[in-house]
Amino acid sequence: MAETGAGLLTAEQVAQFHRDGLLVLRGFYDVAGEVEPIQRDIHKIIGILISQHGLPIRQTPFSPPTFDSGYQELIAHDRRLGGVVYDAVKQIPAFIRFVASEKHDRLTQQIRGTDLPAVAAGGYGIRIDNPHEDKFRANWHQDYPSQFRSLDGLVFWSPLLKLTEELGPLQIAVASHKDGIAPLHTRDPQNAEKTGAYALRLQNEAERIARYQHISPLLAPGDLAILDFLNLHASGQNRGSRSRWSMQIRYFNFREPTGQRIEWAGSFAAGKSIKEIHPELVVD
Ligand SMILES: O=C(O)CCC(=O)C(=O)O
Repeated sequence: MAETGAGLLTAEQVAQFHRDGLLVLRGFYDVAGEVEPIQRDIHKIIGILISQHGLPIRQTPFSPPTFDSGYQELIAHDRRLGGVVYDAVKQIPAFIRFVASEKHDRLTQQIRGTDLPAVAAGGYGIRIDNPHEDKFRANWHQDYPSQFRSLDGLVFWSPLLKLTEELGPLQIAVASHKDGIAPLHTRDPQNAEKTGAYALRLQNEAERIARYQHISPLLAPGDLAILDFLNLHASGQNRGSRSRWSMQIRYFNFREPTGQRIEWAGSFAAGKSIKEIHPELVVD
């Protein structure tokens, strides 16, 4: 009998996850011990760029709710520096420790009944959804085609600031995982500037997503949403005056047969194309 780890979830929570393809856990993480060290280093990285470029931006001293002080002014000066921050922050040691937290191992073990969870390489990062910027918004999608690794992978999604409606919280289609993998287009004709995973578009998107109830939970730091790799979800539209910062961590299951068949290959971030690994999913 495989050892699947002591449970962090109740049997009812596991059943809810399987029913909805989604589970929201409020106050799951230790904010001071796990989240704040990440916010603190983000604040320092923004500070480095402000001084490196000699910018007249006043960054307030660190406090968790305003950890990104100076960021809006920084990208208003030069949007490219936002990309520098985006690439830098996923290399913060406290974030990497958070990614590989034993809590994620145990959640994966319990939800998937596996003794062998795995971290999806290149499948973790910190999103910075800037106000009124659509290029990097995720269209309605399932994570499996843009991540692969295993069919029963999980996304651990947690915000770095308190979400409000105007920040455009993540939109989730409840129980959409039950209808299997959705065929997709690899180009988004309505958003020609989008590339790679951002350009994926579900076949008959409007009809497909209309089948489900949509929710957009207003999560806060310390809260966690766990999503099934087949659950449909999309970025909201940030119409606020501040960026929406959130962490995504993806785990998979070495024991799952489809993952074994594709030799746990990754997708875009691993330099592979959907046509190469799962040509049957592409309807271009
Ligand atoms: O946070 C978002 O806006 C999108 C996140 C997402 O699509 C994902 O975690 O797979």
